[in-house]
Amino acid sequence: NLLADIFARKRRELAARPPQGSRIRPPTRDFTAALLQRHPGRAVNVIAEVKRKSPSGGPFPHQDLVQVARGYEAGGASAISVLTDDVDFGGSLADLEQVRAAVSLPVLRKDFLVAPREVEESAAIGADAVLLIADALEDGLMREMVATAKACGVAALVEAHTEAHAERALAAGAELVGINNRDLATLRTDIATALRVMPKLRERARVLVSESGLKTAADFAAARAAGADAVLVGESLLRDAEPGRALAR
Ligand code: IGP
Repeated sequence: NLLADIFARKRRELAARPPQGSRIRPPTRDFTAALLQRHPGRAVNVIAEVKRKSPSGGPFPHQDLVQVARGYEAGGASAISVLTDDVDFGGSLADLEQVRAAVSLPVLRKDFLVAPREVEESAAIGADAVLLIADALEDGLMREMVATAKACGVAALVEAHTEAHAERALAAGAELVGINNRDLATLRTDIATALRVMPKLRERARVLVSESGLKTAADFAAARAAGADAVLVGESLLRDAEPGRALAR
């Protein structure tokens, strides 16, 4: 009985496989589509960020990240960014899981990932997207991590602070490119950085994001005019008594 034989073999194979429990994950929410969807009446899509503290901004008044993330969703965010770094941002993987469970938006894992296996782990705990930092990743490794993200079904937002690093990100296969207005080496922020670099990438990147230091409606509109599909905003929202409301304004 061929069918019975096949099933018997499949059961033996399954029993011999290491437990896959940690790999079970919720279906991925489409981060890319969320950033490309246009909302009439909104200047530009917002990836709204939750973090308890930051090296440049100190501790923020809101420490309940789940509550802030719910406010962001109600306020019209397109996606949520969760800092999972502990030392500098006071975050954890548990924060990402809790935030994702509390909202229906796609969730970006914001951290300093150094190996493809961390991309796999991010996917396994439910991240819909991961941030990769081109300035800190050598070409071959960046390419591998971008490919791993694709294989895992998560989006890779590859950020760069300079045009040269953004070119490296594209060459490594990145489709979503973020321009970080903040130089992570010095923490100096100049929102003109993305305005200058994005137009040079617009034809070749599927999604462009202006990251860091954006505060006003005028900042958002200028990012859009320079080609941004989305802006990544944390601090200016987190300083408000009601971050979700600040987003809706
Ligand atoms: C958000 P801001 O200035 O609005 O809080 O910035 C986000 O862009 C910033 O947190 C960020 C970041 C990073 C943090 C961008 N790239 C890489 C840590 C690591």
